[in-house]
Amino acid sequence: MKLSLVVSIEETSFAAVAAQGTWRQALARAAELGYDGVELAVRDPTSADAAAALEEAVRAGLAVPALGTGQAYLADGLSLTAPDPDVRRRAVERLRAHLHLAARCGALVIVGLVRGRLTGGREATDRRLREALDRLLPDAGRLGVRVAIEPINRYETDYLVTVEEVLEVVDRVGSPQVGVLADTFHMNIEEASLEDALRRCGERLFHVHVADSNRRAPGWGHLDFGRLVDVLEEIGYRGFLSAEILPLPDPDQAAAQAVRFLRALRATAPS
Ligand code: LER
Ligand code: MN
Repeated sequence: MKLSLVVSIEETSFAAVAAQGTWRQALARAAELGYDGVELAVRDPTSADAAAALEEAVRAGLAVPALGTGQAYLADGLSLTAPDPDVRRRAVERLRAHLHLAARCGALVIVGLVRGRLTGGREATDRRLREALDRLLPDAGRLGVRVAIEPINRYETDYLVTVEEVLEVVDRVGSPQVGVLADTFHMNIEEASLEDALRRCGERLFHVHVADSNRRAPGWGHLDFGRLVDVLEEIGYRGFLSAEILPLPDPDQAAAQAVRFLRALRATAPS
C-alpha cells in the first residue's frame, strides 16, 4: 500500500490539506513521516515553484502520483464546462500545462472542481466537458499521462457527484487514459455503499483520496478502512492512497495519524 500526502505549493482556500507551512517544509515532513509520495496541488504548473517542488520531491525520495488542479477553479475561476468559451479555452490550456508537468514525474492529473458546475442543463454541461476532454486527450495520450475525474459531494458541486455519474462519463469517453478518483470523504456522503462503488470502478479506478467520515485523518471518524483496503486489493488497485485531510487537531498530528493508521492496516502487505 503506497501512501501520499496532499501538499499545496501555494496558499489555498481549500481546507483539507494537512501539510501546512511552505511546500519545502511539507515535503520534508512527509518524507520524515514515512509517506511514499506527495500529491501536489498546483494552481499554475508553469510557475517556478511547481518545477522546484517536483525536483525537491525527487531529491527527498518522494513519488508524485498525482497533480491536483482545484486551485485553477477556486483561485482563477477556470472551468472546463463554463458557458463562456474563453474560460473553457483557458481551462483547457491550464490543464494541458498540468499534463506536461505530470509527464515529468509520472503523475496523473486530477479533474476535480475544475470540471465546473451544471450550467444550461445536464446535456449541455456533459457536451462541454466532453469537448474539453477531447481537446486534452491527444496530449494526454502522447505524454502517457492519465486523467482521473473525481466525484465530489453535493455540497461542493452539483455536477458529477457520484461514482456512477463519473463512470458514465469515463465510459462515454472510452479512453484508457481516463478513469476515476475515488475520495472516501465524498463517497461517504453520496454512495449507498463505498465498497460496491469501488468494485464498480474496477480497473477504471486510477487514484484514491483518503479521509475519514468527518474529513479528519483515517481512524478519527467512523469509516471502516480495513474493509475498504480489502476491496481495493480485491479489485487489484495498485495506486496510491492519498491523504486529503483536515489539519486537525493540528497539521502534524493529522499527517502522522494518517500514515500510522493506514500502515497498521497492512503492516506486512507488499506495496
Ligand atoms: C479535491 O480533491 C476534493 O476532494 C474537493 O473536496 C475539493 O474541494
Ligand atoms: Mn478529494
